[in-house]
Amino acid sequence: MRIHTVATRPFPDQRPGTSGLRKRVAVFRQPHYLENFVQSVFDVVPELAGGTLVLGGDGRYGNDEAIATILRMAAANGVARVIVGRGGILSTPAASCLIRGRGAAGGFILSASHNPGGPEGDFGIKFNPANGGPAPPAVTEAVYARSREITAYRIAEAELPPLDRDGVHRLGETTVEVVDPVADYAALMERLFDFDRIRDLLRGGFRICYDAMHAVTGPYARRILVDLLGAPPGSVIRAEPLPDFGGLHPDPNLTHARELVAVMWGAEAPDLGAASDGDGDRNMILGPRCFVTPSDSLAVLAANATLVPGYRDGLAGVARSMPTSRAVDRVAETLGIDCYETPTGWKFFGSLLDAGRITLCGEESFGTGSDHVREKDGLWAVLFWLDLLAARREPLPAILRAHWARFGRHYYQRHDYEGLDAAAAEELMAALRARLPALAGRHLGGAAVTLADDFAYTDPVDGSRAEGQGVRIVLDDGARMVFRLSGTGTAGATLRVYLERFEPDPARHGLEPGEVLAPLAALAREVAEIPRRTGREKPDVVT
Ligand code: G16
Repeated sequence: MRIHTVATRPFPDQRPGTSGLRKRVAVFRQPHYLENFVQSVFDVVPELAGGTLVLGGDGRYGNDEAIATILRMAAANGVARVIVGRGGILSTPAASCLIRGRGAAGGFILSASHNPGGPEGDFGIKFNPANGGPAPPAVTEAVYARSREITAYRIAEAELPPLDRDGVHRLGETTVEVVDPVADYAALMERLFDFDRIRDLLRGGFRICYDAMHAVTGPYARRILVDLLGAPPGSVIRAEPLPDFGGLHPDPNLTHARELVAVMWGAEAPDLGAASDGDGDRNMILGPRCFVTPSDSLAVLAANATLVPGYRDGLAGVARSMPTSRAVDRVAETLGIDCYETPTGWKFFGSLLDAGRITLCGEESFGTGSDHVREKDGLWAVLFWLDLLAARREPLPAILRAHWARFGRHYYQRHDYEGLDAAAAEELMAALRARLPALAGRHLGGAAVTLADDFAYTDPVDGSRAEGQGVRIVLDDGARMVFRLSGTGTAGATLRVYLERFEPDPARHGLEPGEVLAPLAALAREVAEIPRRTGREKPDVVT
């Protein structure tokens, strides 16, 4: 096997965002683009040489080519063993599970998550170190710094082993092990949940509709829900992974999972509806004519955790990202456990999970997870709901209503203004930040401002600090507005406005979130001068 050292020049734009490096396919297609980033990781993570690397992706356009490149680079950089998902496929949580379970030094996951795929779509790569979670800011910054000074990368010239069947092969000095992408993950799920109880539930006529959105979870859902748990095959829709996700946006929300929404609002709606995203780490949970916000989902799972075998002994603590509603905070208070508020990005949960301070965590962006892996986990959340439905034997909407009656309801929406001019969006945020000191103590829309700040976070475990993580304005009538720019977009800027209003009165728990939050949405537009600064009167997407 010959190893080539290829001269290259740095690209200026390889700073990872909220979750890895995400760009248009055309950007990744530039000669040396992927190679530079991968070499930068090898250069700053010396444990990979002589160690084990996990490799896989969500199967989107460009996946196969990137897998081939990384295999050759791994061999050239002295990686001892590469564990690659059959067909180059691994969901994000399954990759995290393999990294941890096989004692790997890290893994590359090829995905742009919920962003569209295909030649005109997006591609992405993220590196997860040995704990199986997204690289923390210290690592991503080191990779970025390295990418700014890189002059060469190493790549092997060798024929690759077949990746379409399980097996163990040699690539020079490197062992390449092709594994079933589902097996280890399914075994972990079987340890966490009561599969017998779920089988019983399904045998009794309980129906589920799981929308894999033509993305990576199709094979996982089929194996677990259909083969292992006995759901009828038609329970998994859009199960075939496609490189362009069938031209759809593989984002599990009410806007993009339209087919599922139609089923769940139809006459013969199943008892549980669920969807996952491109790489399988997001989830959406629906009941018949009922949408569970991700924030509520986290709160309900936390409140019911001891019903499920994997969490029978209770929770060490919980965490949510700052823009996520404060529903879980109330559960934590009742349970007498700690509740942490972190910046947006799963990476911020890692140290809390590693230190054993939290067991469950989640985000408003359809992400829920636990200490079983170090990524959010879509199918895990669906199984958790299934298991608690099997334990309680009550319809999902009744469980949700009972939860609100006990803890109060947090009406919640996120409004996204997409494709904004990046400079205008930055100016909007800067102007808002500048006004914060003057807002404290003032009245907005008839309520007093109790907090107006730019969220900053000090990690209680390692002391690392993250600043400028979003503007939050809290009012004394239970309302909160949060403003931040997305860190995952690939075109222009996306302004996210998060709206929340707490309602303790059960007589007012059956209202439409859109109606309840309309005055707050108008106030948010006014406070941030959204129409004047962006030319937009209303958001593009509401979730
Ligand atoms: C990623 C991150 C999440 C984050 C979400 C949205 O999810 O892993 O932690 O909440 O993006 O981030 P932003 O608001 O910056 O766009 P995923 O599923 O896209 O990897």
